[in-house]
Amino acid sequence: MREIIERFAVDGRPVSVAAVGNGHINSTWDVMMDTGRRYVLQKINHHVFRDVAGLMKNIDGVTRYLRDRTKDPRGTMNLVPTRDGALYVEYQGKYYRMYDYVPGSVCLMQAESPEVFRQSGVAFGKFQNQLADYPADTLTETIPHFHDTPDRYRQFEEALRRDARGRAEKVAPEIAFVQARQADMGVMTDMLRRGELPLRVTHNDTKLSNVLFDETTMEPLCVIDLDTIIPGLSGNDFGDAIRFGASTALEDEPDLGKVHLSMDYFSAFTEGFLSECAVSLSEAELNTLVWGAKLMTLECGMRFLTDHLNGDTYFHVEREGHNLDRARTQFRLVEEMEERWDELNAVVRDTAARYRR
Ligand code: GN1
Ligand code: MG
Repeated sequence: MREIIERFAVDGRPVSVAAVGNGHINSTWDVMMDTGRRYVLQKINHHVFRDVAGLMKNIDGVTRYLRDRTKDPRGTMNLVPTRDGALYVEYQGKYYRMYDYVPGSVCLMQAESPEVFRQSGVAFGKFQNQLADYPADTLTETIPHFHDTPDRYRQFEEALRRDARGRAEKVAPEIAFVQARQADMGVMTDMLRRGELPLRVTHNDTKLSNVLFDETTMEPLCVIDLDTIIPGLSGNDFGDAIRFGASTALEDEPDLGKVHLSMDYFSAFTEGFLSECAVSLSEAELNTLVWGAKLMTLECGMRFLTDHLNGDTYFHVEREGHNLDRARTQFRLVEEMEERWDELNAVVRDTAARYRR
């Protein structure tokens, strides 16, 4: 690791390296230096991100752009270049990047109160506004068809046909759950195709754990995980945040009795997000926020189930059936969203109305 670290333009020599983070794709380490400086080292999963150069160019462009638009030194991530000025290190066929550690920050897996979750809504709403004029044509599509839900469905059906590990038989109810919703998959992508929804520069992975908070004030500092900043739908950014943060349990909670959609958390996030961007969203976008929540949750559950069927080749897993547990929590949330559909839409409508007067 020392060799990799010292290829970057770091200040000092490393004294400790500790694995951190809860990402399902990349690996992350907290690196302490003898000078007191601290860095975040990441190994990029190049099976998922096949164009590492394009990915890093996106992140470099976006972080520089945000740096010019925020006064707070902790307001965006900063890449540490290599000693020869490159954006990443290639070492024994693996790819690494380095960020400055954001001092005094914490990453949350669950919000301890609706207020904290509301604040994450402010952070993602602001983030979307800050990138509103970012030159979208300079972005590499790091994962093609990333939130193309019908395409995700196609991949699910393919995994089911292959049934590589013979697991399909044991997950018949989950398979049926997805198949029963095939007609829903294309709601947002069809609207996009018909020109009813605008493409924006979006984050596409807006889980709560992708916001850093100040460890004492619990105010949001910056948005992290810039791997999937590509043109997308604002409803998906809203929706993915709800999927993760408005649940009463963790994404991989095995006890489904604990998994519910919290109306308080839903309302709090809606409040925070719309306080920042109600005025910039179109009427059609506002009308699809709840669809975004349902489809991001359904899509994510379907992706976990697909990976379970494929034998856990995409998401990191720590136990047998981990992806299946994750899929089940998502489907439980989808069910509750369907049950509370009108109520959820009323919250969005009323909140938006307050900010659009
Ligand atoms: C993955 O790697 P991570 O934890 O940031 C995934 C997201 C999923 C998320 C579910 C590139 O994100 O799309 O929503 O897991 N990222 C990729 O927690 O597939
Ligand atoms: Mg991510």
